[in-house]
Amino acid sequence: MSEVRLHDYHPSSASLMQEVLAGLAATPKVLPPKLFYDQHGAQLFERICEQSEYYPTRTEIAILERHAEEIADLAGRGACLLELGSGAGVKVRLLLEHLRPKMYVPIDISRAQLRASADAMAQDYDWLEVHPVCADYCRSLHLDFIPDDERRLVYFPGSTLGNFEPGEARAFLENLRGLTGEEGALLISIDLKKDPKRIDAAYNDKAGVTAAFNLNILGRLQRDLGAEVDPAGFRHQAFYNSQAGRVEMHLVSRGLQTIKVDGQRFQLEEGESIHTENSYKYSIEEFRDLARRAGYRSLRVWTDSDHLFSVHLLQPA
Ligand code: AVJ
Repeated sequence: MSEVRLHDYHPSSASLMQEVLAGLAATPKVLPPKLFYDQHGAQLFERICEQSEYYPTRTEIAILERHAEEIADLAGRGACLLELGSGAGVKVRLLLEHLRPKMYVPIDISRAQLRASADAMAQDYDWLEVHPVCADYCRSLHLDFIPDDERRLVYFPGSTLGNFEPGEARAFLENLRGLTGEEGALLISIDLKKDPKRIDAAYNDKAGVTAAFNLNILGRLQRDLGAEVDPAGFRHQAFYNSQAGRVEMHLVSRGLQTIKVDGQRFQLEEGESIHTENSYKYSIEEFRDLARRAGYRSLRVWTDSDHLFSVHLLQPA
């Protein structure tokens, strides 16, 4: 069997450094969530998905299992399937036999995980052409190996769009129309608004996996950017901000301390936080409206019986 070739556009440590320095210099301090996903962080995220409190993954999987046939009927078979933030590639497997794509293009920033999952995919589906692309999909993507005349179906799983501010989310969706083309479609998963207690629990699992995932961002600063920082000097904080309709994750400083990176020093007061992630939740109507303003029409939405999570099929209008 031929080896799967990885197209590698992983952001350079110089560009990650730029973002880190800008984020720590900002008020309040902030770090971009893409920093979560080094090899260790990607493993931690897989473990988050197994926690009983973290309902999104399990619920999305149940929706896909239940509706895969109908999704394929409406999304169309034989397209080039692109997946943004493919991770371990568990969910897309539920769709492959139904969608029978011409080619599968998983795109992810986590290189080791992408390589492993793309290899496994090529092994398990001998009829499938797999072209993994390691990249930050917020930057422009180099996808010239996809023939221009092939129809494209873009799958954006996991409610990862929720990491964007609503204005950015709209702009990002607008840009994705360049990827789907006029004839293509976008299958996108969005976590729904619900009882805040349920959401809070999902980001504060008892086993402490989400806390470890959040704190790993500091490990990354140490390992990949040579930062001097004491992860034990911070605690994980996550809560649903119902005013803003989002979960916020923070790393809160336990005392006065200094982070040193690239010859620069950033001081934190006791109780001061570094904001590491937003995870916006939408109602079905709110998300449909966002999609409409980004230039799509909604073909269909699937949800679970408890209305925890939604999967939308959109088409450029
Ligand atoms: C991968 C962005 C969808 O926002 O729920 C899980 C990441 N952060 N627990 C989310 C995450 C904390 C996750 N997304």
